[in-house]
Parts: sequence; C-alpha cells; structure tokens
Amino acid sequence: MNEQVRAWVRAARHIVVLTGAGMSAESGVPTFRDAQTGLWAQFDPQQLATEEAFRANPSRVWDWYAFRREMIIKVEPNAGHRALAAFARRHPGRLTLITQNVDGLHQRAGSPGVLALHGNIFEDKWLDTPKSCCNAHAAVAGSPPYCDRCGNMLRPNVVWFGEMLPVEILAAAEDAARACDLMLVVGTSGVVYPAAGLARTAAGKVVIINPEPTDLDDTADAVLPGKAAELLPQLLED
Ligand code: BV8
Repeated sequence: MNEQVRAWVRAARHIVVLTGAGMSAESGVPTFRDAQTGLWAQFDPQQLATEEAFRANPSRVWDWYAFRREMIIKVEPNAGHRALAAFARRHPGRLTLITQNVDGLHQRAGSPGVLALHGNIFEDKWLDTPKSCCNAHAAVAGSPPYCDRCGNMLRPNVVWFGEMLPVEILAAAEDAARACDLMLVVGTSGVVYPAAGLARTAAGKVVIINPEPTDLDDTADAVLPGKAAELLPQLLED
C-alpha cells in the first residue's frame, strides 16, 4: 500500500496535507484527548476550550493554556514535521499544509504558509473588543493578564468551540481541498468540524495516516495504519 501511495504522491501536482494532534504526538505533545493528565484529567477539553468556561473561571482556563504552552516549549518538531517542510522546499507550490494544531511545530520545522485553522497558542488577544485603555504590553500580570482601567482580559488567540474559524484561512483551506489531486489526512480523529469536513470535500484521492481507526476512514481511498513521523518521511522522499 505504501508503494501505491508513494506513486500517488509522485504523480500529484497539488497535494493538501491536513494534520491534527497526532502529528505532534511523537514530539511528546499529548493528543487533544490525551492532554488531560494530572490536574487537568478531571476536565473535558471541549468544556475548557470555550468562551463560557473562560468567563466562568478565567484563571482555570488561562492556567490550562499556560500548562500546555510549557509542554510545547520543551519539545521539537519530529521527523514528520521536518519531512513536510523539506518536501515544500524541494517542490515549491505543490503542497498546501492545513493544521488543526495550535502548537506551532509545523512553522518551527520551517513549513511555509501553514493554514492554522484553530489559531496559535503562543499568541494572545483581548477577550472583549479593546478600548483605548487596553494596551496588551501594559496589561497587569495575572491569570489572565488584564487591563487595569476597564478589566478587559487577555485570552489565547485560539479558536474555541462555538467560535468561527478565521474566515480567510478557512476559505483558503477549502479552495485548496477543492483543487487538490491528493489529500493526506494525518493524526486526526476527524470529529471536529469544519476542519474534518475538508477531507470530505477533497477533490483528489484521500489517504489517512493514523495508527487508529478514525471517523473519516469511510471517505478514504487508502488508510495507512501507522505513525506520522515514521510514514511521512517514507511517503515524501523523492
Ligand atoms: C464552529 C483550538 C460555528 C483550541 C480546537 C458539525 C457536526 C458536529 C459538530 C459541529 C459541526 N459543526 C460545528 C460543530 C461544533 C464543533 C465540533 O466540531 N464539535 C465536535 C467535537 C462534535 N465545532 C466548533 O465549535 C467549531 N466552531 O463550528 O463555529 C459557528 C458558526 C457560526 C457562528 C459562530 C460559530 C470550532 C472548532 C475548533 C475548536 N478548537 N482547538 C485548543 O486547542 O485549545 S479543536 C481541537 O480539538 C484541535 O484543534 C483539534 O481540531 C481537535 C482535536 O482533534 P484531533 O486533532 O484529531 O486530536 P484527537 O486527540 O481527537 O485525535 C488524535 C488522533 O491522532 C487520534 O486519531 C490518534 O489515533 C492519532 N494519533 C495518535 N498518535 C499518532 C496519531 N496519528 C499519527 N501518528 C501518531 N504518532
């Protein structure tokens, strides 16, 4: 099967790669569902990653993101991240990389033009529309930092459940999916929308790379039951 997929990679003029938390697992970043260890095990990530949860208990949610940032800072992109960046360097314009991950590891590996559908955990933005008094650099330190004039709070610049994805990035991702010859869907359980929907709108063949069954297996032309950092270097080498 790998040989078949390698032939599809060689023949494809435009490849789209859609990644999820499993892409970073071999770097040591627990997947979204596995991230709930220790203190956070008692919380459902989908409950924490919402505006409601943040307004109800800002320091709990802020500390959860601080916990995840600490974890991500300590790790490095893996061979899968590096293989994608190297392929893009060797074949400019042939690969569009779309990720659900907020960890920035694709960008750190050197991948150009990453479409980060769900934002970046290392960026902050104001919770409410900032007033003239809201200066992020002058925010009072705390969990979370806040404006001492109006009380506005900083929040991570990620897309929470129930929130719209960045319109331009989603539109670019949908365009790429509709124009691709081949889509590699790597390390995602395929349950979160509209991201998972991209695999269902892909014009080209869909190949899933995941050690476990996913909600998208039914739409795939091939399923490779393996790990991202092991299979991607094999599939993408010229
Ligand atoms: C919205 C950022 C609407 C925050 C995230 C249609 C149908 C059903 C529900 C909905 C629908 N449309 C919308 C919804 C609601 C909701 C949704 O999808 N709910 C699901 C859960 C049922 N979607 C939303 O709320 C979206 N917004 O719809 O807005 C709207 C419209 C108009 C006006 C206003 C609003 C926003 C969704 C984005 C939420 N933010 N992240 C943060 O990170 O804190 S989602 C977050 O969870 C991740 O970014 C990722 O997308 C998802 C986790 O999924 P995966 O990445 O797949 O990770 P998971 O742990 O599940 O699986 C890991 C996989 O890796 C496994 O399969 C495993 O086997 C595999 N693996 C493990 N090791 C390896 C491996 N694979 C390869 N190699 C390995 N080594």
